[in-house]
Amino acid sequence: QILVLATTNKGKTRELKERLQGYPVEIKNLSDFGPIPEVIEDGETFDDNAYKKASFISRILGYPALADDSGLCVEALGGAPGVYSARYAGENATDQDNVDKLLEAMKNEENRKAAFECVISIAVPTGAALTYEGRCEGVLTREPAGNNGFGYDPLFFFPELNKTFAQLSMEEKAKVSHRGKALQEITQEMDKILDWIDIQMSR
Ligand code: ITT
Repeated sequence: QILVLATTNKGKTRELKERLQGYPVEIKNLSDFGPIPEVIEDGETFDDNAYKKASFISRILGYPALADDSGLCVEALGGAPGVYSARYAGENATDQDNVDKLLEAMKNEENRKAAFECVISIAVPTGAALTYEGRCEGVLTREPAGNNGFGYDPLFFFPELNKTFAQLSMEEKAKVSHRGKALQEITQEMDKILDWIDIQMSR
């Protein structure tokens, strides 16, 4: 059985691959398939977008696909950047651009509560799908700290470990992160999920 990771984000790919290895399923990247039309991510929720990505890629390629839609929700900004986290500073924004923009937006803000959210959708070509979610609460720092991870990790301070996500190893982050929690559910249910995929793919 093949499972395609429907993401172009390198940081996500590393974290997803690490946790999904060792199961009787062959993990493929989008780059294994040559040019693929871009997925339109115009949903209003992480749920919508995760399903759009997974179902679109699965339908195009004819294999089951797993997509992650995630982002950082900042309380003082009314939940922004949320589903716009990847393009907060513009359509082709780098992680650094987004970090800079968030620091600027939060410059005079005392309430620094933030939460990472992640929805993972596993879809088959018919459009049937399974959904998994994870959430993780933290506090925004006033300057970046740490070199690991990706995206907003250098600004996301996790009080329980007294470090930013960028100061954690990939294993440490996986135990507590939004993505790690969603993946924990997935790995716990992996047998069931692979059976479900088998049944769906033979319809
Ligand atoms: P794909 O859609 O191809 O998967 P993307 O980067 O566009 O890649 P999203 O639309 O889900 O994915 O945006 C997620 C953004 O949220 C991501 O670019 C980061 O800026 C941020 N983000 C998500 N998870 C994160 C994490 O674990 N650590 C830091 N930032 C994260």
